[in-house]
Amino acid sequence: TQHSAHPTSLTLLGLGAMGTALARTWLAADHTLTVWNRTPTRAAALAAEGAGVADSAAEAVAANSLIVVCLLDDASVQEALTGTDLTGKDLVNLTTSTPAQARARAEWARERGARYLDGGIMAVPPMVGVPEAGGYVFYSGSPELFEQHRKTLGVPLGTRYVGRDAGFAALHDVALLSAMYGMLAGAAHAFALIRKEDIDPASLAPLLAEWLTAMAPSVHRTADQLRSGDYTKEVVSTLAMQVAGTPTFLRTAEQQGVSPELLSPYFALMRRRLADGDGAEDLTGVIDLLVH
Ligand code: FVH
Repeated sequence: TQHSAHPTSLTLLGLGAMGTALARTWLAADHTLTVWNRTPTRAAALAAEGAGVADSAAEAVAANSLIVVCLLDDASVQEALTGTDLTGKDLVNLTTSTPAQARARAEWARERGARYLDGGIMAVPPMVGVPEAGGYVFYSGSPELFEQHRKTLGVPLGTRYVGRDAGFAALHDVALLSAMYGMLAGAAHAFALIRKEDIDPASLAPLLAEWLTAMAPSVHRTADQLRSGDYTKEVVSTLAMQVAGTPTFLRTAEQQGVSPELLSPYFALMRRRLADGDGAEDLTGVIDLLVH
């Protein structure tokens, strides 16, 4: 949930598409905001909207105790923060990172006397400052930092704290986005199947959206099976039945002149699991094949 915050003072490093959107919400909520960007021209519009513009990252960091960073990648965070004094600062890093980079960055910040919170943004810039769009940020790392600045952090987007381990925000971020890519891959295959037919993609789109929405809650059953270790629990469609159906999907793709390369890897895992295990299971056993 998003919070209305008591106006406070903070620094933001990085005025790309996301950083600029974040900055505007803090300014609109009457926060005192100091910004810095490597390419200074990107700060001009925000200066006109009330932001203080620092000449260097060091000057921007010195201006406030709460420092939010939203840069391209972890290497740019390293470059921007080198030479700044982080002693006593609260560093919130919204730059997309791997879990290992986030953990290393947390340790790096601790060695420099700063508290650290990592963030994984589950939103695109137009969703920032629009609560009804449902965007939020996963946070992990210092719980004290999170609690202290929760309202300020909740101004641009909702907040979800997922644990002390600084890598957990990035892990949740990547997990959700990975699932999204799987879904988009499935949708790409579906559109490819109808591509050469007299079927309007615009008529397939709502059907796809409706079907994927109806299927999505099955992740709760998967979680329940993983927790219990019983992959036959509350099975709706067995692995054996689904493997038996895969030739239909592959033959249809072939007949439609569509490459099976997006579907085949998943089907191969389903067949391997069936060969190793119990046909009465759900598809959950595939997860164990993926984990080394
Ligand atoms: N935009 C999006 O849709 C996604 C949504 C989900 C979260 N991501 C992540 O947010 C981070 C920032 O993304 P962005 O959209 O703001 O990215 P850009 O518009 O490309 O701006 C990049 C900023 O990073 C600065 N920068 C790049 N390299 C350096 C460097 N070596 N030293 C200092 N700053 C650097 C760049 O500065 P400049 O090019 O203007 O000088 C921009 O301020 C990102 O992690 C996404 O994965 C966004």
